[in-house]
Amino acid sequence: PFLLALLTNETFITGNCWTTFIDDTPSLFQMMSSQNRANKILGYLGDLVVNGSSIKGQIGFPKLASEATIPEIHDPATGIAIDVHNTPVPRGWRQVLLEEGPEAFAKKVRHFDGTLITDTTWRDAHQSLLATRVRTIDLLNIAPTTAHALSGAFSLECWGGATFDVAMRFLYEDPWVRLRKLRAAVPNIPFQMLLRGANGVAYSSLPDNAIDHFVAQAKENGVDIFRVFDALNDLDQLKVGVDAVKKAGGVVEATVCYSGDMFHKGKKYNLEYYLDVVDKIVAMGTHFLGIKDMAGTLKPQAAKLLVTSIRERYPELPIHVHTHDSAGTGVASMRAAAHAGADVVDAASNSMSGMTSQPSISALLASLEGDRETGLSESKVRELDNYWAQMRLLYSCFEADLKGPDPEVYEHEIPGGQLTNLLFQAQQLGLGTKWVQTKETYKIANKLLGDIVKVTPTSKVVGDLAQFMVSNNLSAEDVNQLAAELDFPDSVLDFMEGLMGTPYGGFPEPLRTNILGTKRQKLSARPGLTLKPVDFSSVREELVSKYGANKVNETDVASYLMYPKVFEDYRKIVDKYGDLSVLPTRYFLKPVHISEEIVVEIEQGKTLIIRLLAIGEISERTGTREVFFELNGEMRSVTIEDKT
Ligand code: 3PY
Ligand code: ZN
Repeated sequence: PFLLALLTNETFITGNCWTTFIDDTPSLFQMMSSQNRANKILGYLGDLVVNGSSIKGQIGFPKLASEATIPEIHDPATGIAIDVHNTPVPRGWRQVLLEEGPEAFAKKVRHFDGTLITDTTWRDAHQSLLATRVRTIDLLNIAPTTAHALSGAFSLECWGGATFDVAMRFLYEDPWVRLRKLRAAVPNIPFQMLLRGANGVAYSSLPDNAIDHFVAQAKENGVDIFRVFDALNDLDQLKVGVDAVKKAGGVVEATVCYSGDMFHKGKKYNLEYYLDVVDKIVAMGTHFLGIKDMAGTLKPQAAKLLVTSIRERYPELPIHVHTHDSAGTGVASMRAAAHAGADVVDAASNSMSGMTSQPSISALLASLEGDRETGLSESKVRELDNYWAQMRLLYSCFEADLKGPDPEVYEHEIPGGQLTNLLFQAQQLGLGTKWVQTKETYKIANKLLGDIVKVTPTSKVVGDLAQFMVSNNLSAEDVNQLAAELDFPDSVLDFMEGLMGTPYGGFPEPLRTNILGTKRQKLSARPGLTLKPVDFSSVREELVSKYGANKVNETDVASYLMYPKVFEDYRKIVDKYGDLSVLPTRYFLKPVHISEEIVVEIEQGKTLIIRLLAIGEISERTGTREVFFELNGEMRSVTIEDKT
């Protein structure tokens, strides 16, 4: 149709006005662009049909056989269903923030008579259970319902952490587009992100001005509250993130990472240690104090003692506690924290909760019922979860298949998401016994490194060292003795160099000196003091020369600075397949079968109806196959390289 329209267009035929042709005939070029987009999507579908799924970490196909349905939610008082698309969203805490600013917002939360809830389903829950693979389309489909169902929530944790990297690397999506679309759909609940201090959302430090730029973009595109942590509780590193949020005008939640069970005899990270870190965080200035229990080792009694002690010291400081349910004590610990004076605690939608994820939101509401107001409706929360029950089936191919709590977490201290990841890897190797060995070696690796706080990126250092020891059959003595000769993983070298900051109590010596040898320097101050600041105009120029001026915006610059190679690879995929975020997840993960009809809305009002007709024979000469589709009633074919 495009060619026909072009060849019959009078201006085109007469050859007049070439310079204004695009402007004068926009519909023609829109037609070309949507045909182009359609062809690219057929290329992806064709590739899946010929070569199978290409999504890393995927095992099998979604268990959900049909389209997910959006559950109805009802007004608990009247029992009447809420038309979420045509009913104005209720006022939420975001309105308080927008109208009164971060200080007044923090004060109001502190003086709320009860305990508020952060729902982590859109970030940490799927990062911890489903390898961070939940796609924008599935978040967006439930966003209008969520804005109604969770309108009283303190926040939705929906961005940052691993979601940034995984969106581009494995889902071929722009994380910034996710943020903008979700923001437009949820105007009433504050959005919260996880920022790894001076590491941004990457695995080691960036220049300070790159962090400032990233945070400013995040704020501008929809993040309200920034949970900022440093993986070593290195306050200089933490301050880089905190200062960036202050400059951007965001809500600061400076966070202390809780490492291991503080009741363990002789534990390096004890109450005194935490109170000292909290004092320094308060001196730094923050709207909220975050307590981040990334491995789920905060037992109820520890939560009570820690929160009570902080509350006694700082009666006006709003406290927000995060946990993982790895040991099975999540609900009890959050209840204990709430009773000890925490203002906000984290939970996840029931079907996305438990084990390495956050505790179940309904279990938490039930356990607080009658004595702590949460501002949430128990029935709406339950109704909303009907969606997530389906999502758990849709993303079943990324399940690590954990079967129950892991009480050993108090010993190995592996953070939630990493625990799932390591289990998944051990299972893929098909060695049940390897799992026990991995956990054992993780403990040994942590000791070798000096018992460090373990959360991204330092948890990766410990995990990489453990895997290196297992695969090379090395004991702790071997590592100590052979350190100068061994070829350690990059993350271990980065850590030892000081690119992730400085651990409490210093680096392990002489291991550090031996590992670094002459390969790397030893930083004695935070990396940002020596990293060369980013020259933004030259980065912009570089990107514009690669992709063209109309295909580079400020958030692309931020993505590129955070993950240069991942961004470039992502752009190559977009160039080849177009915007795949519009493809429903079933078709993104699973090859369509002959005569199956699928519907893809590439933009509002533009729908593709696609049917797979046939797959051609392989060409001996080119190693390719023709794949035939019907696209909106017309036959199309795409040529696909057969890599099988
Ligand atoms: C992350 O940094 O991605 C985390 O979830 C840390 O807990
Ligand atoms: Zn977490």
